[in-house]
Amino acid sequence: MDLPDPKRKAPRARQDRVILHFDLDCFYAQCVENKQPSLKTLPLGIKQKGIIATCNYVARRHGVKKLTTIAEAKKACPDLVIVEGEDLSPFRDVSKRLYSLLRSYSWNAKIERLGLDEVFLDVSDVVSYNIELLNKNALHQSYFCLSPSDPEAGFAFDATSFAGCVHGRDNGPSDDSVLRMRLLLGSHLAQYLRFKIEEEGYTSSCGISTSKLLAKLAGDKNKPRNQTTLLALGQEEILSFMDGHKLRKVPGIGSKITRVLEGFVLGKEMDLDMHSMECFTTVGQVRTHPGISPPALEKLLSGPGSERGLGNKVWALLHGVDDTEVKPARDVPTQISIEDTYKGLNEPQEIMRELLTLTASLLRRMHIDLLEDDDTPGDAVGGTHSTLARKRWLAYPKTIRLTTRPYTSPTDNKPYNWARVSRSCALPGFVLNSTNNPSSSSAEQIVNRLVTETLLPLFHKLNAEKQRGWNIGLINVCVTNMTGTDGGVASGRDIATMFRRQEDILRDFRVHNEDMKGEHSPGRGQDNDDEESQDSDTWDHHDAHDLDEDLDRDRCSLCGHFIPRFAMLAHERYHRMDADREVQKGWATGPFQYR
Ligand code: DCP
Ligand code: MG
Ligand code: MG
Repeated sequence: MDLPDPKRKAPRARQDRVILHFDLDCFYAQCVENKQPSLKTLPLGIKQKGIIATCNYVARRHGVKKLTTIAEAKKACPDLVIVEGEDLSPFRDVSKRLYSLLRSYSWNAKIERLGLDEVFLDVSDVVSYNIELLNKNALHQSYFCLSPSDPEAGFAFDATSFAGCVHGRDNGPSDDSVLRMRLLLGSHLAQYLRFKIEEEGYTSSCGISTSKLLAKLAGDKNKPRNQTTLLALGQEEILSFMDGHKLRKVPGIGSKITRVLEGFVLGKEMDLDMHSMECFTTVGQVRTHPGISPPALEKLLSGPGSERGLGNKVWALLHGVDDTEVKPARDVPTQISIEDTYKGLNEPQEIMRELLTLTASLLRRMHIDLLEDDDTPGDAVGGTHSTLARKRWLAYPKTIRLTTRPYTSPTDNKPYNWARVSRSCALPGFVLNSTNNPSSSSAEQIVNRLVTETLLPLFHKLNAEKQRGWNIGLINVCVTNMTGTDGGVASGRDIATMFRRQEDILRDFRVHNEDMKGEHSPGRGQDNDDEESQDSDTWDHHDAHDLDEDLDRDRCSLCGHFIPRFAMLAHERYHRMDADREVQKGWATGPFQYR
């Protein structure tokens, strides 16, 4: 008899949490439909950068798929109504509103956004509280309490059955396991919250489970306008749930890991550069393969500069184990940046036009994310303030940064997505002098001034060696270095609130690298901020940010950063360049600094 291989010991998932994962249905399409309700019954596609970023479910019934070309979509459905979705601002506004709604129901503030239309909510505490309130003799007449301080805030529900769909076998009320009851309460809370989102005009899907990984996968089972509780009470059930999934579907397992593991399991060479969701192998095929173990995975997936512990991480994911926490919400993003990609801008007026557009969006975002209603009585203190608008800045960005990237590589003239260069300087005070509506004429003046006095000079410094023919493939304008206002103290506002806010502001002072976002997706790259890009490296299976992004890198002997091997020559050239130029270091992975 074969002895079990100790290296292949299965990790165990923690089951002490209840986590909800919300994903809005055909998000951009719903945003457009809510503005033009007559579109609701028609097949609708939202176009970005020449492709269908998403489409409504009427269109999906006609065979239209997300992220396909216009031609393919029109072929499947000639009557498809196509609406331009290039401007992300309306989607962002809705996203923020719905996030705030969900946040208002969180007790522990563990709420995390993923992209624009997904939210994780750790509701373990709310569920534990409500378990205590249950009357075992009258479960069908239960009451779900939504606030520990207000017993009347809540809703009636039937605790003898789950709300929505269940994936897995339910033995009914005769099963008195605590985990079943916790998940059941989670399902009723999820349904209540989905109805709240519907009151705002948006349908969503939700997954209910014990980790972010399992909740996200479960939520995908019954879409649209539905929810799924993963009833996997034992380890075996979790494994059988995971085993059926295509490898590439697992958040955190990106295209490169998929190709490597697929190649290993199928015993054939795979094209490692192929970036697609296509996948032939299931989790089960890999997990049960006798040659797969944490050390074997570590070896298979290793390369110069690859993440240590990747083998264990992937081994855990294959077993449905994900202990990562839902990150606590932040009041203020650490930076706000807006960017767009182009097919080579060369003319000064094109640059000017794009800088004006991006800066206007940036100012709008700053107003949405950084201004709050000022309820301070009397004269405003501690910060720029318009008494008419009664708004105050939650935080001041101290720095503005401009980043550009050429459209094509100087060596082989092909489009590429690295070698960003940046320059930053102090954000001029006049930007924060007005809290007027960002579409007002004074805001337009601010945008004009910021572009002509600050951004254009930065642009010319960045692209100093060329007078024209800049071949610009990307422009990113970003405000960062957030600092708290002192208004709280001076006006005698709640000091605890102020300290909490300062802590939030200072908590994560990393400058994130937003590189490589959106190259494979029409929307994501256009406009980033920290709030949304926090964990996309592990979680967003649409984007290039996967665990395996770190493969195939060498450490640069000059700056110590890990650089993709193919880019090393060019990177070394950058070190030899004009000392005055700010070269983005470590642009492939973690935080980077500027000279
Ligand atoms: N999006 C994008 N580019 C991508 C992926 C998504 O622009 N590569 C945008 C369009 C979507 C939104 O993000 O409306 C949310 O992405 P989802 O994958 O959740 O897609 P939908 O919400 O549109 O559809 P579903 O009902 O399948 O969730
Ligand atoms: Mg969605
Ligand atoms: Mg989504």
